[in-house]
Amino acid sequence: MEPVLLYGVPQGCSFGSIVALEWLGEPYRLCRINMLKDMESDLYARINPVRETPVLLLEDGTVLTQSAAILQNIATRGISRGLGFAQGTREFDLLNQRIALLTTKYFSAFGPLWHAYKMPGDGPVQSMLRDVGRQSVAKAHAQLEAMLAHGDWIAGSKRTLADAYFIGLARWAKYHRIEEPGAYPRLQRLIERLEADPAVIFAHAIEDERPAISSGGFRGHISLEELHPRLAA
Ligand SMILES: N[C@@H](CCC(=O)N[C@@H](CS)C(=O)NCC(=O)O)C(=O)O
Repeated sequence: MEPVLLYGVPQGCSFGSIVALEWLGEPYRLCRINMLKDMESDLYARINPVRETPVLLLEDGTVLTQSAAILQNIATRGISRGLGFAQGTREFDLLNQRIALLTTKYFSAFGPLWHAYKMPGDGPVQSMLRDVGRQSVAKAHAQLEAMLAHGDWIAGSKRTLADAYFIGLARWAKYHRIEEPGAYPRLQRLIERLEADPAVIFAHAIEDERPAISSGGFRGHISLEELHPRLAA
């Protein structure tokens, strides 16, 4: 059976892996995980004891976790399509470096905002967390803006899977209402280009449970329970 991506809602960082699978164009399925309830189950803990999304369940039932590993798995499948590069090449190192940067520094810049979001009430602690988050995201955006002086895409002159992951996180600024219009023009152009991409439009529709038109190899959803027999022993 084709690989299955377990993606998290609401607003999962798994968004980028959906986009990556669409760009790959090979058959895949999706399994929707409500991060507020489904991850508490014993079955989910069997799939990922860390209780996070995304998870890519491979053809042989092996579980692959961590966005960086999932994106590189998809990138390797897409080398002939220019989505990834052979290990040992400069392009591979650059893509690997950019994915590492995004999955660590950029991802964690939003951490304080998510902490504030999940906390009950709205007092001085939440306000302080939002301030810290706003500052750390602004710093990350300034660094990304400077990087984009060397090419239109996150890893230089070509679109790569780093861009797929980037757009899944960049939308969080809007979600947390910390956009700074006009502050990062290159970043803004990249976001607009990516938001117009059919794979990104598809991923939004999937998350929002609206009719979604795949331009890739989407073969439908599968439930967590249906996945059970597919897990490797
Ligand atoms: N380093 C991990 C981070 C995964 C992660 O934190 N995922 C979040 C969603 S973006 C999650 O599943 N959180 C669980 C929760 O909020 O309970 C990766 O890149 O895959």
